[in-house]
This record gives sequence, C-alpha cells and structure tokens, in this order.
Amino acid sequence: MPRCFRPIPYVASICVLLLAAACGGDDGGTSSEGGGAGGSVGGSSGMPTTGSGAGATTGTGAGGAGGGGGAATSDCSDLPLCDGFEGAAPDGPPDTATWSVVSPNCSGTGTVTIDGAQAHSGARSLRVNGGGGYCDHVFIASTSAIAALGPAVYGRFFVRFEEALGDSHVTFLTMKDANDNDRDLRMGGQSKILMWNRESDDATLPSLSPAGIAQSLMPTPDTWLCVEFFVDQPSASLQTWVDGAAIAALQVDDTPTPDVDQQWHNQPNWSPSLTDLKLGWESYGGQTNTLWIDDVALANHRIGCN
Ligand SMILES: [Ca+2]
Repeated sequence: MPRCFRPIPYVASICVLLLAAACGGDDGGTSSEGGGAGGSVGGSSGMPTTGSGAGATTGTGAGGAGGGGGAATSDCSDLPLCDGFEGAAPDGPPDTATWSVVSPNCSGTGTVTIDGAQAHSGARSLRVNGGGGYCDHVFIASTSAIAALGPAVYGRFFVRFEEALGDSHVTFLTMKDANDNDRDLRMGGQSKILMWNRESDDATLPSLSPAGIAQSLMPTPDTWLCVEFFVDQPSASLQTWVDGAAIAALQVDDTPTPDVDQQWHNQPNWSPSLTDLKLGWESYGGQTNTLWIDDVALANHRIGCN
C-alpha cells in the first residue's frame, strides 16, 4: 500500500494513500521541479574496491548472470549480480534471465527499455520513463542475487536523471524487507535531495529538516552518478556513497543523530532482511522524470565505481 510524504516544509505530514485513491491518480502533492541543483557532485574514482563487510557471513552466490560484454568500466563478472545492459537488444526489456519487469499492484504509463543512445559503460543502459502517478510506477526486479548474499548486502549502480529531483517524494530503488512485513526499503528523493525512506512507517533518512537536507545532495541533471549502498542486518546499519564519497545524511548507525537517522530509530527493531532489488521509478506527488541506469552490481563487499 503506498504511502508518501507531502512536501510541507519540514514537518512532513504523513499521507497514507488508499490504493484506489492512488490509482485514481493525483493526490495533489506539489510537483514543482526544483530550480538549479545545488550541490554539484565531485569527480569519481579513487575508491577502494574491497571492503570488510562487517558481519558478512556468506560467500558469493551463483555465477554472474546478465549482459556482460561491452567496454564495461567495472569488472564485476564474478559477482552474483552484474549487468551493464549490453546483452539485451535496444528498445526491448533487459535480460530476462536476470530481470523481470514489474509494476506491483497496478500499472500505468511508466516504461523501462534498453536504450542504445545513452550509456555509462559500453553502448547501452536501461531507460526509465517515469510517470507521475503511483500506478505509473515500473521497475526491473532481481530476486536471486540478493537472496544469495545473506544479511550483508553491498550494491552499486550508476544513475542519470534528465531533470533535477523535485520537492515531492519519489523512489528509484526499492528492496523488499522480509523482516518488515515485506514492506520496501526505498531510495529516492524528496525536497530535491537523495534520501532513503522506509515504507512501513514512512521514516526518512535524513530527516527533512533544513539541517538534514543540507547533509544530503541534489543530483546534477544529465550527469551519471555512482551510487553505492551497504545494508547490514547484523548491525542494523545502512551506508551510502555517491561517486565514492560517504554521504553523511544517508547513514544509519547505532546512535540516533538529530536531523539524520534519529527518525529511523523510531523503529528500534529494524533488522533488514532483503529479498529483492528493484530499480525504476515510483512517484507519490506527480513528479515525472526520465532516468537511465547502468552497471548494476550486488556483492558481499564494497564494489566501487571503477
Ligand atoms: Ca552499459
């Protein structure tokens, strides 16, 4: 069941959309596209390609599925998930051995197709035509790789937004959490910044206060971002890097930090057990966008941007 925040100035009132209402379309949230993106993102590279996955107890799973080939900038072929979308034909779906295309509950105008005109690596990427209604949502979904990884999951993907993130709430990555009644752990945007959102109680990371917003970043349009995350069930922690730099606003640790993860600790038994990875677009306040995704990988160690 969708939930969302209305972008009322940093006292985000929770609105719980009845599915029928959501599918009916507009819930009236503002969808103004923000002006110029503020925080430019620095250059990439220079990051370690291995890390000590705290608490990682399982090895890599089944061999790499997915496209492979092409002039990938990242050699991730030995990882349980590694896809640069080079092996699928333009204008069609991504490799069906790795991904399914899903629109949970209801579907609308959103589409995902392989794009031969835009790429981070090689010649192709996944293009997401993101619609503005909840039911216009669409994702590519992978379940086997994340299930093989166990309780500590590192992810990496590149994303390019055609337009800046607006004020209303959107999601471009979701992962189902079996320990949270199968509700989603979602990465997206609100108040023009990158943020995480927990579907079950609408907690945001960071808190959408001015101080919280200032510690995240506004993605620069028409620019590839390298996004990395680490979701660790044993320590109930979450980390995020963009272009190799840790983003202070996007970290959950065991200490509630005002403006950052204090709200996240409202659910003290949060213990994420992820069962899928979905990438695409879901919008709760009318915001549309076109985005491209490339070089998606999951591992039991930090993957890096190179
Ligand atoms: Ca590619």
